[in-house]
Amino acid sequence: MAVPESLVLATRNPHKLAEFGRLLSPHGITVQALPDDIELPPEDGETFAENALLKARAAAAATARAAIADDSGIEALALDGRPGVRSARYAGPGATDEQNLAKLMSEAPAGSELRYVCALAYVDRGAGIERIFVGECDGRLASERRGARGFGYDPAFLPDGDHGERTMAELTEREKDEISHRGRAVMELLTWLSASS
Ligand code: ITT
Repeated sequence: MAVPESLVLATRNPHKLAEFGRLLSPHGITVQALPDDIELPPEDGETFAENALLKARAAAAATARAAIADDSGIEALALDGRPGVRSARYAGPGATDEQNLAKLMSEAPAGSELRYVCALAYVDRGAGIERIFVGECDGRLASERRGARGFGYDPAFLPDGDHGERTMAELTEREKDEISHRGRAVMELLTWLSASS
């Protein structure tokens, strides 16, 4: 199987589109946005992997192209892993990033352990292939929001490692990509693609 020149990304989140573009274009893979008229299915799976597969299958079927999708979120140890797969709707259906983050900061103590998880689905119907790649990124909850980069829960996520007390939203794009759950899942995808070509 040849490494694809382009992949359709099944998302309506422009931040994910930008991150996947940054992560894949240096490897010769163009990321194509999902056409507006294609509807993504409801994310009613119980796991990140199930939801990612639902999205990637829908995009692959509708476009007749190889597609990827990520279902991602944040798990708080102090909340027994919540919000997890419900991260996008933690503060209710249609909640904004700001509302979801405010709820997390009101329920989990500052300094408590967090984990970002990304399940990345790859679906190529022509080749009969469906694969899931998982990336994780550990950190802690900041006591206050800082930074303007990234999205979602990034302003209050202090990644483990040598980043001082900077939140994910204060890291450069390159720094985030190197350690993020999404960056790690993409590395797994790239390793598999090159091993199977
Ligand atoms: P699509 O389903 O259209 O891809 P979405 O934003 O709804 O877009 P998810 O269902 O995967 O995506 O929900 C992901 C949730 O986790 C959402 O609340 C994000 O803000 C948050 N999240 C995921 N990755 C993140 C990251 O890198 N930084 C901050 N928050 C992130």
